[in-house]
Amino acid sequence: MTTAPLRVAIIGTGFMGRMHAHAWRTAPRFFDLPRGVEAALLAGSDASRAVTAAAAFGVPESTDDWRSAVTRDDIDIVDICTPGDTHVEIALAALAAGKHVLCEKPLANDLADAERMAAEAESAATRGVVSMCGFSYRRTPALSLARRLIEQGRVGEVRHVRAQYLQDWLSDPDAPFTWRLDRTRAGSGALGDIGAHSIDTAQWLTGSDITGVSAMLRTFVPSRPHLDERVGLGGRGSADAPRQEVTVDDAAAFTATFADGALGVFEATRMATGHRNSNRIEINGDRGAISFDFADMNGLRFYDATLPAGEQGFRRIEVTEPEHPYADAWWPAGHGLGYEHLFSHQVVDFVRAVVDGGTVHPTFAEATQVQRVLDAVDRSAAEQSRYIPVEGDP
Ligand code: SOE
Repeated sequence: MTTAPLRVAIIGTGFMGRMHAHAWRTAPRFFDLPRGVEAALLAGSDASRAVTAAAAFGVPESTDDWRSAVTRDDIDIVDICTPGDTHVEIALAALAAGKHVLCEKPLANDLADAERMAAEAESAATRGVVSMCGFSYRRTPALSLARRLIEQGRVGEVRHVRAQYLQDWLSDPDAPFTWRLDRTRAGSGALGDIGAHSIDTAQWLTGSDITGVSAMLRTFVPSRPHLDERVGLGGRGSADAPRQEVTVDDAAAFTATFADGALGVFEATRMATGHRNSNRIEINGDRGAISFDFADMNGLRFYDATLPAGEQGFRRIEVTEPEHPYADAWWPAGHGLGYEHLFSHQVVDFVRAVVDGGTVHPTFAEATQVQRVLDAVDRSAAEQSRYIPVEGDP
């Protein structure tokens, strides 16, 4: 049995490339992994940017040729951190080369691509190849605890799912154009970028798929200043810069039905002034409720309807105790975690599945169910909110 560290090729030099490089480095230092792992290679579309990024991220080698990166014999894992339009090609090439694949969310830019990826991943799994989609919020300790409570029946039969993902980095009409505003590159706007997280979290927490939606999409700012350099989130372009057309939604709102009979209300926007990154979800059942906001990510609010009326009320659980999911590897109780920890948890679960030969969630098939919902939302909005059933697995 080989004990050499697993070697990872990260594809993408942006925000997520940096975040994943940090996670591959950090996870083995805090968690007891069955085998070592290292980010060995960073691929970007521009050679000089890849060199600079590799140095900044602490990755020893870089390339501007992702195709050679994903077929190299000395690479075990391909980690896709690029815009959505490239996911399908990179993932299929990596799976064909027998590499384990971790792919950022949303899985693809459209349903047909996601289905191809899921089919290839399923066939690769029969040869021991592991694939997973990076819906990172699943690995927030508080949300993992929420899932545990729901699985234990502590909220009972779920009736309501209320999910809002609120950001405000596009609220300024002169915030510059980025690839996230280009439908060809990103697939959709707030819907696929952040609404996809809410859809994944809701289906995973309840254990129940969304069966239909009625939706509205809105683009409030139809064009934005063009900048020659690459930009991250927010900032301000010059008012006299040429403007580039926004081809995605700024905001999405939809209602949903779930297979288990629950009703859902969803909102995703990058224009919710005052909310930098509020990823919220509340679930109400006949025995209790959970309520979470990423702005308070180390806490979970839990309501137990089985207590005597005089003792009822939402209470905040501080999710930093050693018995809480992922928590014991980090700091003493009460010394909280941040956004980057979710990505380390993702690495831990992924590496364990690679070494132990298991399945790690969300699989490409589960991420394709999210894509079906995104697709149905898009079609419902195009038909003035007509209720569209979510097509099942063909
Ligand atoms: C930008 O909206 C973004 O970086 C998303 O792409 C991430 O998935 C989310 O976790 C934070 O916001």
